[in-house]
Amino acid sequence: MTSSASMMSMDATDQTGCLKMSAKRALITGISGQDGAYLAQFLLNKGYEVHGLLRRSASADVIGSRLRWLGIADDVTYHDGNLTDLSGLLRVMEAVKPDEVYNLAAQSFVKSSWQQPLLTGSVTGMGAANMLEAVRIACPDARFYQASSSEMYGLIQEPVQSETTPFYPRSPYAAAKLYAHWMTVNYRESFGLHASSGILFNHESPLRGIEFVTRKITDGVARIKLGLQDKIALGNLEAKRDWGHARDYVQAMWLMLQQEQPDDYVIATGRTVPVSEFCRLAFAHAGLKMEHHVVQDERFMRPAEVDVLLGDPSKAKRKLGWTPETTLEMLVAEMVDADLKRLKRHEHL
Ligand code: NDP
Ligand code: GDR
Repeated sequence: MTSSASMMSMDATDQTGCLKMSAKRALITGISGQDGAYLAQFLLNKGYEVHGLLRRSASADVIGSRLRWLGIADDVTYHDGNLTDLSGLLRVMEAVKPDEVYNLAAQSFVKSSWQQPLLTGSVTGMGAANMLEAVRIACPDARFYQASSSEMYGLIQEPVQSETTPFYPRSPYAAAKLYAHWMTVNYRESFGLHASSGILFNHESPLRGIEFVTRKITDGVARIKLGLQDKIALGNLEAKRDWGHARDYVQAMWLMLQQEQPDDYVIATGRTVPVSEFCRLAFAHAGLKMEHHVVQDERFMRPAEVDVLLGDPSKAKRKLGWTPETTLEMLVAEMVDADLKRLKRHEHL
């Protein structure tokens, strides 16, 4: 997709006065999350020097099990920092001097955003503004990626959502992401930053957090298969989502930053199915029937729902040459198999 030279950056001159080529440096916020782990793996494979921002945790497992699961925990350089603390972010930018910055950190669970609206605004919204400021002040030549979200479309006015579809956020999370999205556009237009925004539709993997519906289902199916539980309690089974694989989607993030001009792109599969269909596929993969095991529970319903999301990735295909490689059926099978394996080995994520 690119020559090895493009993975190198010009650094200081050496003793003979020649320009030294060194590995490109990437800084990833949210390195301990699902996308951070896959993106780190992808960039390491491309020869990047990968740096990750980690917020301090009192738990012993500060580096995170996802990076360990991928076998790359020791290949990343970690920096203490929090998206809400601009001075710390500035220090990290100055220390790393990244060529590319991927802002993936967020309070990313939509349901929690009604319980913690201000924290969500502060991290998911203002946190992105802090990152943009840190880049503008400390490394204005760095290329910047903002993790925008299909949740910004919310109460949809168009059956298929593209880069030109109007936004209508339906949760504190979506409102915060919309602020971050427009700040990214504004910093691009006001200060000439190479800042791009990926409007990513739901993407999942064996590394997905257990609170999200897909992983809750595949973990539940694996437990039922192994006789560890009998039921899965879910909320709205009718909601439709356009689900892809995180491994495919992090490639699109990188491709955006390789373009001469920064821009915004929808990243999606172009297929949407209800939660019930994801469920059916997962149970069927394990040789089970969902009707025997799924119960509905009010606790998992939301104050406002996004009923259907369906993305049009044609701009990404045309301009980035990006297409998803993993079908929904492949995704479901990989997730169920990974959860079965994990439970048999008594591993936790
Ligand atoms: P995760 O929830 O798996 O990861 C979120 C990351 O953000 C974690 O590393 C978390 O650290 C970190 N984080 C949270 N708060 C702070 C903070 N105050 N300072 C620094 N780091 C913080 O999310 P995903 O990997 O799934 O998603 C990545 C990004 O993409 C998010 O911004 C999400 O909103 C967005 N997005 C995700 C989509 C998806 O379907 N996955 C779709 C569209 C957008 P810790 O481990 O300490 O909690
Ligand atoms: P979402 O993902 O809100 O789309 O945000 P989630 O998996 O939480 O919900 C998807 C849909 O499933 C319905 N649902 C349930 N959801 C959860 N979590 N638990 C349940 O028991 C349950 N039952 C039904 C929900 O109501 C919803 O309609 C994800 C996050 O990764 C965001 O950060 C990202 O921006 C968007 O995807 C795109």
